[in-house]
Amino acid sequence: MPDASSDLRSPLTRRERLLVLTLAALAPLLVCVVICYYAAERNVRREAAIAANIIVSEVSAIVEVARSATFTVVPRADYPCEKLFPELTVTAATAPYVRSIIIIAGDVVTCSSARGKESIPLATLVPDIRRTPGGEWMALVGTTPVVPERQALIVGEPAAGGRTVAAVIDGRYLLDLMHAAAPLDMYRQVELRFAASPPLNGAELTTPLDERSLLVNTRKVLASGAFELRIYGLRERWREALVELILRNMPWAIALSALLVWLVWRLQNSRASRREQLLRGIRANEFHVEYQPLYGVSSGHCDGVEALLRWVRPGIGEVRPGEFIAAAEDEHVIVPLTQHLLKLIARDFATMNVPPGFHLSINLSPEHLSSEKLTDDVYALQEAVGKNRPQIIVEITERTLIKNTEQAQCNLEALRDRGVKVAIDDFGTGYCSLTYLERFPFDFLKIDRGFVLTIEPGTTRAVVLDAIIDLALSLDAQLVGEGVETMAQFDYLCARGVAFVQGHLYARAMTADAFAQWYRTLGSQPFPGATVTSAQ
Ligand code: G
Ligand code: G
Ligand code: MN
Repeated sequence: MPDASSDLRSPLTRRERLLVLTLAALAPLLVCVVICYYAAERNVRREAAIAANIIVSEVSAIVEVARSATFTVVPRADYPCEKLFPELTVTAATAPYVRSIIIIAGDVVTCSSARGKESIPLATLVPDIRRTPGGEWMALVGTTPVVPERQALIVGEPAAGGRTVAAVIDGRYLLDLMHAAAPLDMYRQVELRFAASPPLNGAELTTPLDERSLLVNTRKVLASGAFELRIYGLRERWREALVELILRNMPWAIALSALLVWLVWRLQNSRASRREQLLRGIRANEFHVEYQPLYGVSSGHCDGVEALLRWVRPGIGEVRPGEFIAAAEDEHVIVPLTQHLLKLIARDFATMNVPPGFHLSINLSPEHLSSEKLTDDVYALQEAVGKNRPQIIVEITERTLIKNTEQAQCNLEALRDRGVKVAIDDFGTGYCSLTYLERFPFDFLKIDRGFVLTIEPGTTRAVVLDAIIDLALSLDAQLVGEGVETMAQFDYLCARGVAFVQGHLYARAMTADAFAQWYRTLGSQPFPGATVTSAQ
C-alpha cells in the first residue's frame, strides 16, 4: 500500500501561504491610505468652505456699509456739485472702507468727494454696468482717476433727479480680507467676481488655473447685485494634509496589520497542525481498530464485523471518531488515514480465525470513493486477508451517493466485479433521493439507529421504518439494523426480515484481541435472547 504521507495534498502551498500573509499585512495599510486620500480631500474642501463663508459675509458687510454711506446724499444728488461737495467729502472721510463718493448724471461723472466738479465719461471708468431691476449696481474697476494703481469696487445707488450716487471701495480692503481668511500659501488663487468686471484676485499666476483644483465656487446676491467667490486649491496643501493624516493614522493601521498577520498565521498554523497531528498519530501508531460484531439472523450467530477506527492519544485520551474523521476529511488526510486503517485490519486479521465469507465492513469517505487509489487499496486488503477469505463490504453514506462521480461509479463496479459488496450506511439520515438508490449498485442497506430507536416495547407499527424495510426488500437488498439496544427492537427487526443486527444489545465494538476471544466463545453461539426467527 502507498505510503500515507506521499498522499498529502496541502490545502495551501508555501507560496500561497506567504501570499495570504502578505495580503493580510498590506490590506490594512492600503485601506488606511485610501481612507486618508479621501479624508484629505474632504478636509481641504471643508477648510476652503469655512474661509469662503468668512470672505462672503465680510465682503457683503463692506458692500452694505458703502451703500448705506450713499443714502445721506441720495435725496440731494441733483444739487450742484459745489453745494454738495462738502457733504461728499465728509461722508467719504467718515464712512468705513469708502475711498470716495461720486455723483453720476446720465453717462458722465459730474462730481467727486476727492476733486469736486468733474466731467469724466462714465464709460471710461466703468465700461459695462449691469443694474438690478431697482437700478442699483456694482462694478469692479482696475483704475480710477484719483488712484490709478489700485482696483476699486464701485457701488451705485439710484438717486434724485435720475442721478446715481456711487461709493468707491478700495480693492485693497477686499484683497486683504480675502487673503486673511484664505492665505495664498494655502490656496492657489482666491477670486472675487462682480458682474461682467474682470476678477479681483491676489496671486499672479504663470500657468492657467485647472478647473479640477476649484474647491469653492459660491455666489451671493446683495441689494446692489450679485458677486461670486472662487477658491482654487494648491496640490501641495492637499499633499500636506494627506501626509499629516497618514502619519496620524498609520500607527493604528500598522497595529491592525500586525494583528491580522498574527491571526492569519495562527489560523494557518492551527490548520497545518491539525493535519500534522493526524499524520503524526499515524506515524506514531496511535490508531487502532475496534470490531463490532454483526449478528446474522438466519445463521443465529456472529456473521461479521464492522471495523471502526479509534484514536487514543498519549496524554490526551480518546478522540471521538466523529471529530477526527471530520478533521481528516477537511484536511484531506482521510485517504492516507483509511489506507492506514486497511493496513491495521490486515495486521489484525493475520491472527484472526474466521470462516470464509465472514463479513468485514469498512467505512469509506466520499473523497476516497472518488479517488483512483481506492480499488488498489481495497485489492491490497483483499490480498492481505486472503487466507481467511472474508467478504469485504464497503460502507458508504448517502452523502457519498449524492456526490457520486464517474470515478466513484467506476470504482464500485470494479470492486463488485472482484467480489466486494456495497452497503449504504446510516440510511435515512441524508437527503438521498430514491432515484439515486435505483441507479446505484448496492447489496446492503443499514437502517440508521434513529429509526431503530422508534421501536419501543409493544410497538406494532413504525411507519417510516416499515417503509424503509419494504423499500430495501423490493430493491433486493439485505437489511442491517444498526444500534439495536433492546430486545423489543431486536424482535421487531427480526420479525420483519432484517437479515443482520448490530448494536450494544448483541455486542459492543472490541479491540482485535478482545474480539478474537469473544468470537471463540460467544461468537459461534446463538444470541440468547433471540426467540423470533427470520421471516425469510
Ligand atoms: O463507532 P463510532 O462512534 O466510532 O463511529 C462514529 C462515526 O465514525 C460513524 O459514523 C462511523 O461510521 C465513523 N467511522 C468510524 N471509523 C471510520 C473509518 O475508518 N472511516 C470512516 N470514513 N468513518 C469511520
Ligand atoms: O458507521 P456507523 O455510522 O454505522 O457507525 C456506527 C456507530 O454506532 C459507531 O459509533 C458505534 O460505536 C455506534 N454504535 C454501535 N452500536 C450502537 C448501539 O447499540 N448504541 C449506540 N448508541 N451506538 C452504537
Ligand atoms: Mn458504518
